[in-house]
Amino acid sequence: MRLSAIIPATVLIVSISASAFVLSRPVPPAEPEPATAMDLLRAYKCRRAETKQIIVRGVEDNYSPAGDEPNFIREGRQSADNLTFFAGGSYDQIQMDRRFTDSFRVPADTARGLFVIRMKAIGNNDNDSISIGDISTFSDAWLPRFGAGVIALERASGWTKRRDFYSAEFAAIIHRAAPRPPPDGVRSTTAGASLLDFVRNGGADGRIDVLVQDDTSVDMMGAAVCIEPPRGKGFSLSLFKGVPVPGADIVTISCSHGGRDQYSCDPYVGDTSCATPLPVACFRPSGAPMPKSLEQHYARQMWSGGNLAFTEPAPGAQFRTIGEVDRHCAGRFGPQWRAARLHDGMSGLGIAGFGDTRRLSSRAWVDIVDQPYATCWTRR
Ligand SMILES: [Ca+2]
Ligand SMILES: [Ca+2]
Ligand SMILES: [Ca+2]
Ligand SMILES: [Ca+2]
Repeated sequence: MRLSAIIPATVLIVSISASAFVLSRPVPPAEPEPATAMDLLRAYKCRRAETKQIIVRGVEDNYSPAGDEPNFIREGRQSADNLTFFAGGSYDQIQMDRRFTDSFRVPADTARGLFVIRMKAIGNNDNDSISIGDISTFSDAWLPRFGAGVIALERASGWTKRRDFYSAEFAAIIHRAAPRPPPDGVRSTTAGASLLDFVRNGGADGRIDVLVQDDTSVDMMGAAVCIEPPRGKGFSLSLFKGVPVPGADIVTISCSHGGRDQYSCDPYVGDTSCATPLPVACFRPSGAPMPKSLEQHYARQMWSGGNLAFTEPAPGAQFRTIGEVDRHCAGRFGPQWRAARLHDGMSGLGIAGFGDTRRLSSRAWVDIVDQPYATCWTRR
């Protein structure tokens, strides 16, 4: 009995999610465990609006002496001391007492990233260390960078070890609180910042430096990064122009049913320049049941159970945070009001609520919760 009652509801959900776009994601199947560091980089997921980039230094060839895998000492590191200190420390080298170093470029508009390095002991590497960040000089511990013992890395917060490759999110690779030497002795201002902060602040000449010393061989290293899309557009919906009209006291704003003169919305990167003045769609939730007039109507999928109202036109760029938009609505219509969110409607196709269609003669700004690039404002 119970099963037969569940099935129709399931079918309904499936039929809705198959229509147009839907932002809630189904549970993905379990990912196979990555067999290589490259698998790990390839499997790293970015948001739909982001551009994924894989950066690889060296070649994942199980430390084979074959092949050419040169390292690189960027211009800002080429002091005589450094060139001596790091001499001979490239990929796949098998001699003791060598200091591996290399650098790689990462765009400053990186939203997130995964670092991976594959390395193994050549001799006793109990006292070996890894540093990631600005290694313009090794002696200055004040520079913004992460540091850890190689054998302790697998237990370090945020790090994962599989076989001989180690990985961590940029945001989990945290700079140490290095004190500046006396007489001032103050702690580094970047202590507690992450590799992600470092990259977004421009890195070291736009690069990340890596050092591993001195009885550890590095097969390869790399990163998968997600790059933010260009900004400057916000999310908006237009008045539903389908026929029949969905009831006299109901207003419906929709993504793709605004009539021939309206473009479709874009819930990933926004659809309308933030400089454009548009009314803000405001919402007052009330949990009202669906009106009879809507039950057989296409717009039933967008029912919100609340009221919709629209402010005077304002450029989306006027609001820095969603809190400002919510206050704008409450200030205009009353304390129970806030910005309307796309998912106030049931399906992510639009929003239908009680209201007056005549109050809206253009598109309206709408908030969207889980898409950071789709709104003119930030979440906080
Ligand atoms: Ca090789
Ligand atoms: Ca040694
Ligand atoms: Ca050593
Ligand atoms: Ca290699």
